[in-house]
Amino acid sequence: MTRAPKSPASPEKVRNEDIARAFDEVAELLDLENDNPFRVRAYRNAARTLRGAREEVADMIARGGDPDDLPGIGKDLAAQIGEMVASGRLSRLDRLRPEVPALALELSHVPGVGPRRAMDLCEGLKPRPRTLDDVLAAGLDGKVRALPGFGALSEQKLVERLQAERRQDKRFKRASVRPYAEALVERLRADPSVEAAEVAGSYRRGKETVGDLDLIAVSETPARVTKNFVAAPNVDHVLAEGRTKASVVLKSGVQVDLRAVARENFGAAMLYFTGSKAHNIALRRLAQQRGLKINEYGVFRGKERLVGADEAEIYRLFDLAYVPPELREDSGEIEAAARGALPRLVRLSDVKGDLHVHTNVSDGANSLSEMVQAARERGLDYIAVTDHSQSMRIAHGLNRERLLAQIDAVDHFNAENPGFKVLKGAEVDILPDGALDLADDLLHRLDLVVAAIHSDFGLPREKQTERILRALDNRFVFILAHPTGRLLFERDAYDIDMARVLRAAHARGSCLEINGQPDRLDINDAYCRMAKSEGVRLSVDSDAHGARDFINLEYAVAQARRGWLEAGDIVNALPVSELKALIAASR
Ligand code: DGT
Ligand code: CA
Ligand code: CA
Repeated sequence: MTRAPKSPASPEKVRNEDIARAFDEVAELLDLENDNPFRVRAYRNAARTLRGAREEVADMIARGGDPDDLPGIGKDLAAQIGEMVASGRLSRLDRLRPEVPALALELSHVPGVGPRRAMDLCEGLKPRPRTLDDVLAAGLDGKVRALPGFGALSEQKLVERLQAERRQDKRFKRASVRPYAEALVERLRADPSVEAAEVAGSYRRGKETVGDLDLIAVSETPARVTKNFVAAPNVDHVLAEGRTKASVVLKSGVQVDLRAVARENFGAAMLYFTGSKAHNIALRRLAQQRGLKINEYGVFRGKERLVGADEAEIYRLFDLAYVPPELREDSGEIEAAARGALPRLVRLSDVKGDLHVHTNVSDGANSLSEMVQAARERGLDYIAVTDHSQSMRIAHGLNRERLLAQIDAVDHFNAENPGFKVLKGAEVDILPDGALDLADDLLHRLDLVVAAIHSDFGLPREKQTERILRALDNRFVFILAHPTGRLLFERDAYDIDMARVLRAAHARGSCLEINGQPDRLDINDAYCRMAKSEGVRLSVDSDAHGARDFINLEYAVAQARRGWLEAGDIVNALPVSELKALIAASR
């Protein structure tokens, strides 16, 4: 198996992510056109395969390989991949775009709208809407409820959603800006006049989404650095370019701000531009109490700079322990740092296993042995295979017979592969009434049961909560996966009484998951803190659907850190023997 390249690919190369995005857009447009659902899925699956592929297809093609060899990619899609790698364009997409109103695509991204309703709104409203604001105006006028399939209630919901959309500035998922952050830092570091380059801002704080990227570079010749920066190949346009700072917008639409600073100001600049703003304001208050001034150049008494080169030094000056970036939200971290009571945050290296992993037996892209190899390369000691259960037809979920076969296959695999442990698991669907999708005698045979909701997201709070409580009542359920079901920018969390769920989980010795899929990141940081205070442990999981998805563990750990969690709060920081004992005790 070839390994993914160590360094991020150069930004001008067409990446798997770019192709995956183009395919996703084709799928969306076809969906809006009410095209054959199998074709739509073929594009979506190809996008997923590309994201899970262990090699950049551009590299694969360069060494004479054929994308046709990737699972689920036939001749036609392989040719389209070839076209994108060669030209950066996809003619299929270029042809489709003019056929579907841009507004329909935009509308279909509004939570709760979807492709059918998006088209109905575009084609049904008179006069024909051109912008989201036109649709909002029609909704406020009561014109939407008259459309077939809509009513007063769905009109009101639409209006609320569109208003929320208007308020929300454009933000990006952490995972989607990561390649740009890494490539730009790499580019800065490659300049011999740059001594150091780092990402600051919300990205460094590990936030789920970022508004823009903030970079800091240390150099004695800042003008040269900013000039080199604005000339990066993936820059679409330059917003501002000065001697020590520059702002650009990348082709992907992501804004990046750069500051070039002198070495003696590096720590102060990192501190200031990491933020958060609320944390900075709290620090400024501390400075003022001591008759000092803090800014992005250092901490000053009058004109004298006391510290500035090193972040930790600045915290020390204020008699604070070093505050990890993920905690810098002015939500108690300054007080805890003053008392020496900051948590020792969990690190990625503390995580010994992954308890939520799919294989190609359900909807994953890779086989069990490929997933294990990828997990080993990441330094894990164990994983649980948790393929979907039968009611998830779309994900090729397992019925009794197929699960029994997988159980045998895992036993066999473990016998052949000492030194790594695969736990027999399943991601069992929680049915609308809270019953589980697999019978107890089957669950009993598994090492680990992960339960999750994949349907009926809109149940009223009481019903949804009871549904989960009933699932937790099953003694075999050890982990509640993606407990709130939210999808960033797409679907709100379902309405549940989290305090009740946590109390029930605590009473039954079960855990909640921090799902690291970039669009889930579920549960959020606030719920992590709440879980900890209720004595509930968490599992940080990748929910990998392909060998490359173990990177999701990094996102899950970032979320755990933002939730003040320590290794002791995380069940999969335990060695597998202790984990198994914990599971046994909960049954
Ligand atoms: P974002 O980009 O919306 O995801 O969030 P941030 O936190 O990256 O915010 P950004 O890019 O506007 O600014 C980067 C950091 O600069 C921010 O975290 C704190 C600092 N900063 C920006 N504006 C102010 C301000 O008005 N006052 C203070 N004290 N700090 C600021
Ligand atoms: Ca930012
Ligand atoms: Ca910024």
